[in-house]
Amino acid sequence: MDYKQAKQDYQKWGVDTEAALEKLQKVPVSLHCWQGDDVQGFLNKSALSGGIQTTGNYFGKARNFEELTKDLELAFSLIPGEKRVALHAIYAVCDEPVALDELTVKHFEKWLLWGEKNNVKFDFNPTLFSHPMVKDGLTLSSPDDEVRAFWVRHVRACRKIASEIGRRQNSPCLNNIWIPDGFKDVPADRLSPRLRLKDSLDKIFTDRYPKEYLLDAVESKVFGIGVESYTVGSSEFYMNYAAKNDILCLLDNGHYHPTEVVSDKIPSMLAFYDKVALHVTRGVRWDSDHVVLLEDELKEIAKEIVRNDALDRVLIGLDYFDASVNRIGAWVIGDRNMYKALLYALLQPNERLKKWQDEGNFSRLMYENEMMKTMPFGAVWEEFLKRQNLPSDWFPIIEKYEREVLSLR
Ligand code: RNT
Ligand code: ZN
Repeated sequence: MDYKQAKQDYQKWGVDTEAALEKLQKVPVSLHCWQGDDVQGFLNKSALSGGIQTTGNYFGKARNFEELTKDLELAFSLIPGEKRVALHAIYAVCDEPVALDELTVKHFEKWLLWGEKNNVKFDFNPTLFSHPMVKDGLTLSSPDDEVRAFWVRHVRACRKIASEIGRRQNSPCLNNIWIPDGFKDVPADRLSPRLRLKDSLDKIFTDRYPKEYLLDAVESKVFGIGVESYTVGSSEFYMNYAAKNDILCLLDNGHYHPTEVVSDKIPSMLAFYDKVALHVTRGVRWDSDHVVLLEDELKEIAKEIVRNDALDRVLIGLDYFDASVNRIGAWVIGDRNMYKALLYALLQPNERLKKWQDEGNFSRLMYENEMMKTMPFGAVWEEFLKRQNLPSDWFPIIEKYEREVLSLR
């Protein structure tokens, strides 16, 4: 079907495809740099730890800044929308080894120059894992004063870096704190680690930065591998902390019990917070961080963002790491799927559907919701790609890069 016909079909339901395409091209999705090298980074020599895991050994992973940015450039040449990259502190580019608590923005200068050249903005994450100062699986909640102090210094350094990045790029940099702290088995004391985490965060947030430069977020989690019984930074903990301290909560859709959905949490957060941040991932049976596919829950997440007119209030970032497939392909597939889901949401007759709900006409609501599922969405997506100068059939480009570049690594 051609776009003209699709446009007419959608018009019959009162959906303006042109308005949808216009909105979509401006949406930023923060692409996580860590899919490019299995969360290795350039600073740490330690293996990935903290209850997160990559599995697979696909050839050609990026080994340094040059390779990672080259791979990102290829990914971005196939991805629509406004470009952002989420960095982790361990992706600092340094000539000499630098301790995590001594990082400054100059260690990210290469990234910033690359971003200016490629029209990419950045978000940031302190790295509190894969490091010898993680003691007994604990960082900011450790009973060891030195351990806590080290990680407080690290996160303070990261906030400073992120605010500097935000200032330079003229767009707030999201600094998201996730820590792996927790216990494999039943703890004797669930409160003290949380009080220590609270105290560490209070210390971290004594430094003040303008919100035009820096947005702070905390990311909760229910459990990790080897951290099954207790997680210090639980959902309740961070939601209360964020609300009381005027910072953001980041919702990672792999971080809840399997029957809980982030799509339903988004509107609850929007009722209380100006902004909410997301890590979009795909958990298969656990928080496995599979590549994001165009599944029902992804569409529901997108619907909650779009129909609540919150495209500028929900900061969308991706967070998955699959080492068993071509890593650049993984970036492009997941990122395109996020945009597809948003387009799908933009093509729903949202006002009309709300009206059926308010009128108690749930038969009509069900009927129209189902009708929407077989509308010519694909034709509108193809039109979007055309207008963004992006190929529809893009995998051969990855295969060529695989032959010419990745196979030589
Ligand atoms: C871990 C969290 C966290 C990490 C990244 C690498 O479960 O989702 O966001 O994936 O910081
Ligand atoms: Zn996450």
